[in-house]
Amino acid sequence: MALAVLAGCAVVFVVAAALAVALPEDGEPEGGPPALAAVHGLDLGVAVAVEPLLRDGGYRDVVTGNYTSVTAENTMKWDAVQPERGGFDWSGPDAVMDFAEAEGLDVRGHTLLWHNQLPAWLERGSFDPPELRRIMREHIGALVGRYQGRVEAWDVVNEPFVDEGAALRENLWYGVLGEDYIAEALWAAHEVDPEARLYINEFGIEGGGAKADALYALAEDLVDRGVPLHGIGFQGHFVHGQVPEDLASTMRRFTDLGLEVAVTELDVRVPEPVTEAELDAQAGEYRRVVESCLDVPGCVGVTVWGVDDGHSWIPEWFPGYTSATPFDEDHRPKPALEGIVEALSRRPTPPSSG
Ligand code: 9MR
Repeated sequence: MALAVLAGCAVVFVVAAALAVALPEDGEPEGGPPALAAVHGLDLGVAVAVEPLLRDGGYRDVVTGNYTSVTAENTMKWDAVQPERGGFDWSGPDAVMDFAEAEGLDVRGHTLLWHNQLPAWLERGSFDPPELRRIMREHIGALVGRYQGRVEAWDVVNEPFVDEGAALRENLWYGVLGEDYIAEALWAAHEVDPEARLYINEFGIEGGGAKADALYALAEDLVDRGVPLHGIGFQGHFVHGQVPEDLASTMRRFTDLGLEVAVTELDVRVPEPVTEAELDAQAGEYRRVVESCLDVPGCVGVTVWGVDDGHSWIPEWFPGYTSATPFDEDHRPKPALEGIVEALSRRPTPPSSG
């Protein structure tokens, strides 16, 4: 009991000390978003691409000045890591890891199993279950093993459900190994890095609905069976004006299972032409997403998908939409960043209520 009280005091002291740094009396935050995120114990991440990370100082400054972790946007995916069977290319993943470690940033690993960005040898090959299982375990073993102890969390299975609806996606893994490919992949990653937090990462679940229900049932089953699933990633690719109100309650369903959750790929795309009023409204949407995470004790972080509007997947994939990230093409902060800062500037929830 006495120890618990002491520990409680220590927590209060640490929080108060951090607050004193981040929230001076005039209420203006100092130290930027990373210091504010630290007050809440929140990870504030961003997806990075290798080329600009290596060559563009302004791009790097946005990352180091505003975020506490990075996710590799593409370079840890199958086609980049194992373009030939058994032939691994570590140049991109190593560059991201080295940068992160040099800058004191955490890393989210993305992603071990997905239906997209597969190398041709895998996508077009034909494998029986034992062989595909061997290939899967080899890849997971190589990637998770290389960075063992250095990656906080892995998106082990990405987008296991169909785009819209409750059915599991009939991807390569499902087609050959059946539904339990998900549990097998989680076990394979866990064996190699028992400390890493292992996630299923999905889109279109943020506002609840049939897909979220199906993911919930899957997660519940995995938890019941003792499969090493630790978290659910809510991707958070939103359209301006359609950010769901019930993000926090959807996340809470999953944390009630004992899982952690994170917003893993946040962006809010705006139809062109973009007005200042829309950017201001978008700031409110970014703010609301970060607040939702802060409202859920098991929500560990928010990652933005793309460093700036010049390095966002949106214009290519959704022609007519743009301006989805908190920085413009010249690395200048937009109102969305202020939205994030405002959300983080509130008092942290006392540990006891968590
Ligand atoms: O942002 C990524 C983009 O550069 C790639 O071209 C695309 C290819 O599928 O993948 C994008 O990232 C995706 C992520 O890995 C999983 N969730 C959806 C993201 C946006 O498509």
